[in-house]
Amino acid sequence: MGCGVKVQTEDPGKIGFAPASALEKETIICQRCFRLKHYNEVQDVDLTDDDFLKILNEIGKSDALIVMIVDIFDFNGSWLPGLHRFVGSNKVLLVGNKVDLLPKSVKHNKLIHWMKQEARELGLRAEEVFLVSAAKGLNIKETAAAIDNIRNGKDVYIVGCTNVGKSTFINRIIKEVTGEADVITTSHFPGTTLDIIEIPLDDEKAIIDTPGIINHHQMAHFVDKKDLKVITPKKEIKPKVFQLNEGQTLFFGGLARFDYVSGGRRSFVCYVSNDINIHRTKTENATELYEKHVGEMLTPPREEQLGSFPELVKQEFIIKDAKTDIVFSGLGWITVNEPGAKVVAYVPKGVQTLIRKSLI
Ligand SMILES: Nc1nc2c(ncn2[C@@H]2O[C@H](COP(=O)(O)OP(=O)(O)OP(=O)(O)O)[C@@H](O)[C@H]2O)c(=O)[nH]1
Ligand SMILES: [Mg+2]
Repeated sequence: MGCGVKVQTEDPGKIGFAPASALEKETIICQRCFRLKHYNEVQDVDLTDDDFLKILNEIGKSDALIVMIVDIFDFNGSWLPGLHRFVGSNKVLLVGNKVDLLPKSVKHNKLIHWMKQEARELGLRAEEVFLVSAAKGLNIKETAAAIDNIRNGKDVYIVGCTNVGKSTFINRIIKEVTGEADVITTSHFPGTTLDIIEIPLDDEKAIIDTPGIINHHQMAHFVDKKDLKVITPKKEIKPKVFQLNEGQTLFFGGLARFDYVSGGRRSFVCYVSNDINIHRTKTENATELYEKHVGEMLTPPREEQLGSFPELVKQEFIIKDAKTDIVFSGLGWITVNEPGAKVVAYVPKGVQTLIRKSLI
């Protein structure tokens, strides 16, 4: 099982390699899965976006139920833009995973309603929408039951972009049914699963894990592997409230910058990983401060990354509606409660910023 690649003992330079001695073990996994599992280390592979897209394109030709998973902490960034191309005429369920990261006060019904609205705007007609935590096992039984109901005797494909928790979700379902844990390799590195993995169901059909599609505009692709842990929240995010005057700026490490331009003194609620350092300064000093301190006080990025780290590019937003989020794709968002503010959001060139109706 592991990453979906067939184990081979011939070529250490190719995926699926395991030393011959590993074949005597009870569960056989490749070297890459072994290292992911035991050392939290990832070996790079030379598969391209096209290789993964090819795998997904097969789905459109099959008669199956599609379950699309998104990371609720990075809803827009983890959306699969071309989903309709893979779906064909198949039904789709939408699952928002990692709900454990949101403050406990968040009402699940409201959030599901919000997801339905956003999904519709993004062009997806989902049969049903669920909110789960694959890691914590929340709502898994209910969702699995609904999947089994709606699939109507067909195969089930679990799709989504990298790192949304597809494999963790399937592992949870396997655990509920058979008691066996961690059948599929999972990790916090994007691109863990390399090929489809079929988990047989009891009617000769299967639930099928797929490799994640890489969304290149996600912040995860701009930070050093060692800093993925800093930007990815691991537990419930504690919102941080800042009272800002016009002309004040917030830095999120050195990855994002937020200028408050006009709209009178007001509060901004930041939802980012608890491990990200937020630094407040005057806007007039911000550019100089960044140039001086990026890579040390303002980190990530790391100092050794600076040669290749993209410049921050800005986008101005005028907040017209009450309860609006300014989203830094993959890093988090800032909620503005009252309309009438003018702000500027900066992210590394290539990362997305957007505004949306507030999620919380
Ligand atoms: N907080 C939280 N983290 C989760 C949850 N589910 C998965 N994760 C974490 O998200 C990361 C990615 O999980 P995977 O299951 O490997 O994701 P995937 O979608 O299979 O990723 P690829 O195989 O790369 O496409 C891991 O670090 C998981 O521990 C969840 O419900 N809550
Ligand atoms: Mg996976």
